[in-house]
Amino acid sequence: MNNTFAKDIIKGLTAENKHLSSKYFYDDNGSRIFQEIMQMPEYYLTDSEFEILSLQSQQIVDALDFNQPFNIIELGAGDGFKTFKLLEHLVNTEVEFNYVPIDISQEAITILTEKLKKRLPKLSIQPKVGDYFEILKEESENEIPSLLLFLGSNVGNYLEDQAIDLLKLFNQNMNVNDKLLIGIDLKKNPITVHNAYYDKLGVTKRFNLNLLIRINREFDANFKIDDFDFYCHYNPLNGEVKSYIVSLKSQEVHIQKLDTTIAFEQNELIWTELSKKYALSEIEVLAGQANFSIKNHFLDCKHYFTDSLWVKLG
Ligand code: AVI
Repeated sequence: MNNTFAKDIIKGLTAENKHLSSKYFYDDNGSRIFQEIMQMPEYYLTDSEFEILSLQSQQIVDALDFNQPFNIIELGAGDGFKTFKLLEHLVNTEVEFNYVPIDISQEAITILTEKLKKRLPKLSIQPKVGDYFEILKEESENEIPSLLLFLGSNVGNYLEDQAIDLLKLFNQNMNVNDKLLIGIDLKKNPITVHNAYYDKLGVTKRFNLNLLIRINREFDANFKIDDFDFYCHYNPLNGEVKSYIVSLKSQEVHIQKLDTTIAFEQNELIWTELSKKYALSEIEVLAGQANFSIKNHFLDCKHYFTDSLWVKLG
């Protein structure tokens, strides 16, 4: 049994305001549903970042200002779809670098490595499976300059304080003048943001409810999926999309392996995810709090998304 997950389920579902972390969305099925989300026309984040990395790779390389071979370390590489464009450009222009994708999923890393070896045979690649920080620490012990990639607006899934702590940890495991390219979804017309999460076909709803299916499977629970729904809300003032699972009736759910019964009132919520959007001015503050300065913001043509290049300060 996954112990941290077990503890988080008990803590989250017995709290006054029920909650479960979105980090548990990503079992094999959840990862597949996330791939579907990234292909939805409403989910503009993927297309925007793909556009930036397709059209502005050379500008990004120029801004790195590394006058020697360097490492590109990608945190949470996943299927590497967006990063491919940047890697392809570097290989084609004969820039000397080594690509170090890191992911906690062995399966994701194996698939990514095989795909890249086929499509970019000249790429030097050193995949790593495991904890970001242990691997980052090892990498920072050598003298080679590094570009860290933290793409996809993953930072938006952290509460602001947690995001600052995470960025500080990145910072502590980098050398002065190393760079971080961080993908962040920007505040924009609230209807555009709302539609990206409230999609008409209900893919995001399936993504959320899959968490209950996962708990049924892993902990012998008896959530009846049809008795739950999905709700999300965007607050354009603070940039927070908050997603919830809604209990459609008063009901009890038994989680056998945790020896626990959870009571739900009708319309009671389980908060599952935060997807925070930032203004460029807020990104400046975030970077400063984690001891980075911002070198460039690379924006897509609609100004929906930024890949921002941060430099570790001395
Ligand atoms: C991974 N993360 C940045 C996505 C997001 O936009 O918060 C996950 C997601 N949740 C619903 N749709 C996509």
